[in-house]
Amino acid sequence: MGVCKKLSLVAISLILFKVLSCSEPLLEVYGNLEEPLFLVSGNLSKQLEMKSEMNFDEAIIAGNDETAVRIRKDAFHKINLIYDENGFHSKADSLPEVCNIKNIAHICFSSPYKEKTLFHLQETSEIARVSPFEYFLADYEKIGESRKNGYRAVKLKKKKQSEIFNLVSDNLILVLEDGQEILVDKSGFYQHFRFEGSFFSWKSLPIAAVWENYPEEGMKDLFTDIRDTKSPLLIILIDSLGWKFLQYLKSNEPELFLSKTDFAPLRAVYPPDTENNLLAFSTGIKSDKSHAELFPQKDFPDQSGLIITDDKMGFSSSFRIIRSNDENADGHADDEIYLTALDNLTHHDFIFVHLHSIDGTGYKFGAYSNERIVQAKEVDKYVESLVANWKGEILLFSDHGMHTEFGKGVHYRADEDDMVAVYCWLKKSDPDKQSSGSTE
Ligand SMILES: [Ca+2]
Ligand SMILES: [Zn+2]
Repeated sequence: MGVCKKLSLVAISLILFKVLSCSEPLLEVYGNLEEPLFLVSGNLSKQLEMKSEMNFDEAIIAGNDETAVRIRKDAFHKINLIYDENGFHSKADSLPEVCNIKNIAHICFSSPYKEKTLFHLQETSEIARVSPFEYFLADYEKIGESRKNGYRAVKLKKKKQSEIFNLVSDNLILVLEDGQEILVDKSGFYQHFRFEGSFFSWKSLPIAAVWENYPEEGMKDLFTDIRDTKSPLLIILIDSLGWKFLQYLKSNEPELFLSKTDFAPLRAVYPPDTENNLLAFSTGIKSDKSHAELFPQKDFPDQSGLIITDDKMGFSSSFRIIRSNDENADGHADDEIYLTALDNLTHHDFIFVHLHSIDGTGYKFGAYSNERIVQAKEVDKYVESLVANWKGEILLFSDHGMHTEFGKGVHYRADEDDMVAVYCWLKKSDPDKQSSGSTE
């Protein structure tokens, strides 16, 4: 029995040894990747084809000796990766000599489609967006270019030290991928900022944006403001009315009520969509969406509140919810929501009205389309009328903005279009405040 056990132990360790020693060496890939990617020895192009969703247009193959080569997609199939005791090498006989890199440190790919971009925002503008590929490339300078058999290769050499983010202010907000905002100073940022190959991190937390001179008010600050408001309050959420679109609206339609209203920029919560921002606005926290409750009773114990929205809004609330549908089938429910709101203005001390159609029209026609301007003119009438008929305080705000991709409006990333929302307080009880709210 003892001998048997010993033998089987030897057998197991032999198998283990074999498995471990045969496990293929892997080369970790950098770049615009959704998920970690590893290469093994063999033809580069064939390996990428097997990862069907990979659509790279360029690559940098960087050696440990600080040289690198930048090649285009058409050359991928001429490159073979070879592994030996010194590591990975590239062998490419039909390409320019510089494509043969000894001891590869990294291969970094660029993709025209998949962006894990880090956005650099200042105030309400985006001053840079950096993809992992661009960040990787920024460490190198071009020292030559060569051709062979119609293939082009750019020879690169590593620079001393490059600083891609030139921060101008001492304090900034880091917008994390998980939606948190972290306030850091400049040195604290540089100390803990890392390039992770396919994304950027601060203290190992993935970051979506670096925001300098950020708008003072964030979505969660608005929550505190509305919770502490004791007078009757009308809130109108104009879905998707971003700061940039508002400026565009002002220049196209300066006479609109929205154009004349003195909005301030507002930091949306990342990712900039309605769910996240509605929760941050109405609860002050990033709630667990499955158990989320808008305007929870513990924060709003005294209000008899009313929420007027469309039939798609999935959250519950201790406030009464009226859902209006597009009964006249004109493509949106904002006209019905407006009429419902108008009917109910006098019966409640807290009303939340959610107008959706600027968002919906943007999805179909693009963020800066003429159709969206036309829809904004329609929404403008509803907002102006509700404001005129309410006695008490009023908060107008948006949940996020929108940008255009392939002709359609979308909002999901930490750029200047999507992340900068708007808000404005109008105090009907205070004539001075009201007039300051409609200048410009
Ligand atoms: Ca309708
Ligand atoms: Zn939307």
